[in-house]
Amino acid sequence: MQDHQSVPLSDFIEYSQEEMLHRAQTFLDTSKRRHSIRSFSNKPVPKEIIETCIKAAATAPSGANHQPWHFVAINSMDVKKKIREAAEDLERSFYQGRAGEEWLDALKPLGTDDQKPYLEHAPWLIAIFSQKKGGIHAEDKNTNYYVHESVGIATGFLIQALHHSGLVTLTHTPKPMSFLTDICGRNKDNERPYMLIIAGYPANDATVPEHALVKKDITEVSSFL
Ligand code: IYR
Repeated sequence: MQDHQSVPLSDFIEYSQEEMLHRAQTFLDTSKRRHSIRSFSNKPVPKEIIETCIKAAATAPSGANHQPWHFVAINSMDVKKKIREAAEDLERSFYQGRAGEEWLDALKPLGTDDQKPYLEHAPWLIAIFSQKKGGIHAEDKNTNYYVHESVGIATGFLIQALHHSGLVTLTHTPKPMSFLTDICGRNKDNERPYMLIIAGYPANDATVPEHALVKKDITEVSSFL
């Protein structure tokens, strides 16, 4: 290994195999209770919870540890309204044909349409941006590596952190998402909007599409050699 500075791994916890299996099973059970929700209550969620979940997301591994992400957490009614208006405008043309027949057919079992009231009702929207350039220090302007992969992993961490905290989420990708750059006041040259996460409590009458409960069998999604 090349010469580099390091510290001993001091926070690894070794569990018995029995305890490991129990922990893996508990995590699976918890993960199975995560659902994408499209009907949110307007019950407030303290900023500290969202900030702590973002801190968890920001522990994700990334190319050369450059952490090529920025999370904009939006609670302002004003900003949420702007995002809803812009997203609904785009979704209208998407659902009126821009998506194409095959895509619209694929979405039918989810019951989605161009109405996105949750963009205003939910207490928090988290706009995630990926950064082409950066580095381990915020002011660095070096090349970032595996940006898409890195931000995808961080987004997964964020979704799990929010779920683990007791909130529900929706991953939302209005197409194109460039309107988020202006609304969130982010740097156009270096950043691209990656995804919008809606987070909050579910509405009392929230539902889960049956289609979303169909999960592929372990033998389909994995092979052991
Ligand atoms: N962005 C649209 C359409 C949409 C696309 C996919 I792929 C989904 O899994 C769900 C929705 C919308 O939010 O309605």
